[in-house]
Amino acid sequence: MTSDLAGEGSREVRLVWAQGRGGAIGRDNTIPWRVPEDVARFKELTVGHPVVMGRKTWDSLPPRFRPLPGRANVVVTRDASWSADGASVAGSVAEALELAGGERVGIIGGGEIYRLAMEFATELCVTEIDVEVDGADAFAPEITDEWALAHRGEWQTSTSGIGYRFVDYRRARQG
Ligand code: NAP
Ligand code: VY7
Repeated sequence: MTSDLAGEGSREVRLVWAQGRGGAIGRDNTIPWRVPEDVARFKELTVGHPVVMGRKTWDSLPPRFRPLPGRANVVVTRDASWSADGASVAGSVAEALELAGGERVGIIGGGEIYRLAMEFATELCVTEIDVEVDGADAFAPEITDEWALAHRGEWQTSTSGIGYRFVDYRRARQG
C-alpha cells in the first residue's frame, strides 16, 4: 500500500513454472518431461535477474548447473546451518526477496515455495505442458480470481513431440 513511497512499487516478482496436466510440476525431485522450448523461455525470463528457489529445487539441479549461471541464486531453507557455494541463504520468502534486491525477481520453485510466494507475486509465467504425470508429488499453486489472464499463447509442438503453450497472469484489478 505504501510500497510506492518505500520505493518498491515497480518491482516485478515473477513466479515462473511449467506444469503438466492437473498442475503437476515434479516427481521424485525431478521435472518429469523434457521440453527444450520451455527451458529457453525459462532462461529468457530469468537470466540477468536474481532467482529464489526452495532448498529441494536447488538439490534437484544437476551440480554443474548450480548456481544457475548469470543469476544471483537465493535458496530458502529452515536449516540455519545450510550453505552451498554460489547460493545466498534465506529463512523465509520475505527474507529471500530482501536479499535478492533488484527490479525484477524470479521465483523458480518448487511447489512449497510457489505457495509461500503467491502473496508477493506480481506476475505468473506458466508453461502448460500437455503431459499426464503419473505419481506426481509436487504441484503448482492455485491461480485464484485475484489473477487475470494477461496472455495465452497458441498450443505448439516441441521438438520433443510434446504439446506446450505459454500462459501469463497479472494481478486482477481490485474489485
Ligand atoms: P521446494 O519448494 O523446492 O523446497 C522445499 C523446501 O523449502 C523445504 O524442504 C524447506 O527447506 C524450504 N521451505 C519450505 N517452507 C519453508 C518456510 N516456511 N520457511 C523456510 N524454508 C522453507 O520443494 P518441493 O515443493 O518439493 O518442489 C520440488 C519439486 O518441484 C521437484 O520435483 C522439482 O523438480 C520441481 N520443480 C518443478 C518446476 C517446474 O517448473 N516444473 C520448477 C521448480 C521445481 P529445508 O528442508 O532445507 O528446511
Ligand atoms: C530446471 C534444470 C533441471 C534439470 C536439468 C537441467 C519453467 C522450468 C523451470 C525450471 C524448467 C528447469 C536444468 C535448465 C535451465 C538451465 C540450467 C540447467 C538454465 C521453471 N517454466 N521451466 N526448469 N537446467 N521454474 N519454470 O529445467 O533446471 O537456466 O541455465
